[in-house]
Amino acid sequence: MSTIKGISQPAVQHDGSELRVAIIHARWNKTVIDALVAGAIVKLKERGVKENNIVVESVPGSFELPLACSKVIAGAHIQAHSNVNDLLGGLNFGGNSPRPASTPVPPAVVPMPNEPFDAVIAIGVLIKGATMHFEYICDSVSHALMKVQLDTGVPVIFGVLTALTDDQALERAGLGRGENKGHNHGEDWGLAAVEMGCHARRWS
Ligand code: DLZ
Repeated sequence: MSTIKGISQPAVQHDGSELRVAIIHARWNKTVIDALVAGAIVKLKERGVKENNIVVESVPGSFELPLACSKVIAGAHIQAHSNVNDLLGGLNFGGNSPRPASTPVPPAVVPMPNEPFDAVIAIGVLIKGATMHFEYICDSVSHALMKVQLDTGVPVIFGVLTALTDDQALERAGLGRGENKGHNHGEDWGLAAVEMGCHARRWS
């Protein structure tokens, strides 16, 4: 059955070639996280964001995302990170675009230039369990991420899946177990980061 849901394309195609974008992801529910991060990177690159202007950092869980986003926007380094191509090679890519070629080189530590970020993508996968934990984390993380972008003026893309079941999460990363693989929302978040990064440059 068709649906009316979903985002429409902007009137102009935004050019990401001058942008710097950080992806901060949680490590809970790794299979889904990997696909979402890969989807975001593919779309950032498709819109022209240069590899060395994409910084990927991780934190333990979604609850840690707001503070990490805020610190990264302020110029902090979280940890040594990998070259984006090495990272894509190791990721389980569940996207709707073809899987990019991987580079058979061990991850290198790339010095992070201290240039400001034009946008940050916060990626987490929360899956409901037996307790109220899910509700508390979903609520606090979504409010806190909104606060980070309003306080800093740097767009924070809300890449947090709040799924009631494993299947809901898998389908939103293009990894559905049924006939319908779903759609990789990481791709939308990559595009949103470029669009909002371009807007933020004009607004500043
Ligand atoms: C503890 C926890 C639980 C139960 N579930 C998730 C989850 O589904 N997704 C996620 O990203 N993180 C989860 N966490 C970890 C919390 O986000 C956080 O890392 C810990 O409570 C430590 O602050």
